[in-house]
Amino acid sequence: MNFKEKLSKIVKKNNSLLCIGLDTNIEKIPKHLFEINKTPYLEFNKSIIDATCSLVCAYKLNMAFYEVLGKKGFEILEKTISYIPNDIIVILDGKRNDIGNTAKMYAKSLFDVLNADAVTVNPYLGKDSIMPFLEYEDKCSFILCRTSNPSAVDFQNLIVSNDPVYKLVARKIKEWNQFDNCGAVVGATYPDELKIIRDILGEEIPILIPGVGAQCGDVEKTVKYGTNKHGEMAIINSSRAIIYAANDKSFSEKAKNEARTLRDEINSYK
Ligand code: OMP
Repeated sequence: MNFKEKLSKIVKKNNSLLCIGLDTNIEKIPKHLFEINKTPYLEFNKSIIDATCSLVCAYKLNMAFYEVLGKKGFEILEKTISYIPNDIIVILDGKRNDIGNTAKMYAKSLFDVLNADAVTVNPYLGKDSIMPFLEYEDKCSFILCRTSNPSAVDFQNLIVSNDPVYKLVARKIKEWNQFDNCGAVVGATYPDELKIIRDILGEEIPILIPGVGAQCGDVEKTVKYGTNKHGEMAIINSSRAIIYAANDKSFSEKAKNEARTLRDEINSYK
């Protein structure tokens, strides 16, 4: 089964476009978990997954939160990935890229060694740096198009050949989509740009949309502008607002409530 088939199946099964970001941070993990284990990241991730796996289409693991732990972090990353139920999409978010020869190693490590269904990649180096990822035809590479942060404008909104750079990137994503395995990353904090990018990409290219929740992106506009005409092809990520909904013993229950509320809100705008 390829990425888009897997996505479509889980979106229907869980009636959800919600992706939870497992951006697990030692400073925010509930203190009581440290009574059992000095590094309770895996226990934390497992509790969040157990509580929310019927409410999501995907989990996104941002590599930074695991790399910072050194070799223990790699082990936690691997064990978390294997704990995620097989029918749920795993996105590894490292925003990787480099010259082709090196990009090939990034692609191999994320797709073959860590078994990701999808990754985030940076388009700055151009097509030959993206191709090693796209050679994994059954996977999906989400290419940064218009990011959610305030300084995204520094480069992404510069006008080149009469258009902002993010529009040129969106057109390139469409052009590079020859194996039907490209996606775009667009922040929920910029709904006007999201609408323009969806129009350029058409109906079939999935958009990973972080920025609702802690970054205050507008959920209604995210759904209206980010999905296709069938209310699909958008994966809407929230990390901190869900996984740190509480920091006491009720943390997984509260995370579940937040996830359900956001999933239902998303569905109400479809
Ligand atoms: P919260 O702000 O806690 O919901 O986390 C957002 C997650 O999405 C983090 O892992 C970010 O690194 C990631 N992200 C953005 O916030 N903005 C972007 O434009 C792109 C990403 C991403 O590629 O996932």
